[in-house]
Amino acid sequence: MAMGTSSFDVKRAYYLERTIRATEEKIAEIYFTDKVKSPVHLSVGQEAIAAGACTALGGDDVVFSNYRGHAHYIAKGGDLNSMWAELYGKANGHAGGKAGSMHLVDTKVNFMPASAIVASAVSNAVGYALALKMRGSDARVVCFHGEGAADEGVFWESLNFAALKDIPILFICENNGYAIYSKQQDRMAGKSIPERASTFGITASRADGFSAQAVYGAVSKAMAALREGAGPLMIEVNTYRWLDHVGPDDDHPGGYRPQSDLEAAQAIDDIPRLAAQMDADDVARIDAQVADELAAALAFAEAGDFPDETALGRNDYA
Ligand SMILES: Cc1ncc(C[n+]2csc(CCOP(=O)(O)OP(=O)(O)O)c2C)c(N)n1
Repeated sequence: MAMGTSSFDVKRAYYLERTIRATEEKIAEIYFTDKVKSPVHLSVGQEAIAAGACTALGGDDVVFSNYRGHAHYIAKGGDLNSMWAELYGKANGHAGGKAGSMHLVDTKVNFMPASAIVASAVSNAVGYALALKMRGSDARVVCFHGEGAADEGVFWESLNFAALKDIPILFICENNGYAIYSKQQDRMAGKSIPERASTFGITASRADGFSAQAVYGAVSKAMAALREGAGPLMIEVNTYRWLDHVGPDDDHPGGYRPQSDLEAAQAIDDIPRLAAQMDADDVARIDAQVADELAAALAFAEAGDFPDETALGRNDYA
């Protein structure tokens, strides 16, 4: 039976956000060494959404993500060792070293394969949710996507189909305001994404994406409604990406985004806010645990072998 936890767990959310932050900061730190073999889309600053949302899900619930997916993967319980090995391009990675950062997957925890194609997971998630509905499953599907996904036709086709067929699915729109370097206001005419979604009859709400607790509350409520038979739902969460669209650098000095926006987001960073609600001993214990698990994952990746040439033709679909 897929059930979420009954109340917000500050320590669990802190542990997840710290793990995501530490993982991505380590990626940024070592990126210049070329040990990480794929492009990386970091979500530093956006951790509260994944942590808040995924702690409201049951193990059977299914998550679809995208190329900016480290946070969702970790928060859903994806294996950290095989993710790091995958980033290193090693055979002990979850896709044998052939997928990299943009194509994370861990089906053991119902984290579906991610893709680099904007909005592609939205149609896949709707199809998966329809299949679960037809099988009478208790599990529900959550699809994380950026606001840039709403620039794609397939996004609206998928919402239309989900609404038409009354498919139980939760779309979580992570609105960080930008698609690469283009502001939402410079790209999209008309009403907001939730308002446009609501024209299909989809109940769309908003939550504070800077607070895991707020996201947890909104997602718990949505999941309860989905389990009681509601059709598609959407929650738009506001957030801010601290680093560049792709790669480990800070793009603010380039002038695409104002430094003051970064500073405003950093001032409401959820990690210190969660720590302030905890005993210092718990904070220290969890920080040490995160450091140990990260060190073990890096060692796992270092110890792996690169795939041999025969791997090139394996797992191809013809
Ligand atoms: C179909 C498609 N069009 C364009 C791109 C190039 N592209 C990669 S990421 C991106 C921006 C997407 O922004 P958003 O959905 O808001 O997510 P974010 O990167 O902000 O997390 C674009 C346009 C792509 N990968 N796929």
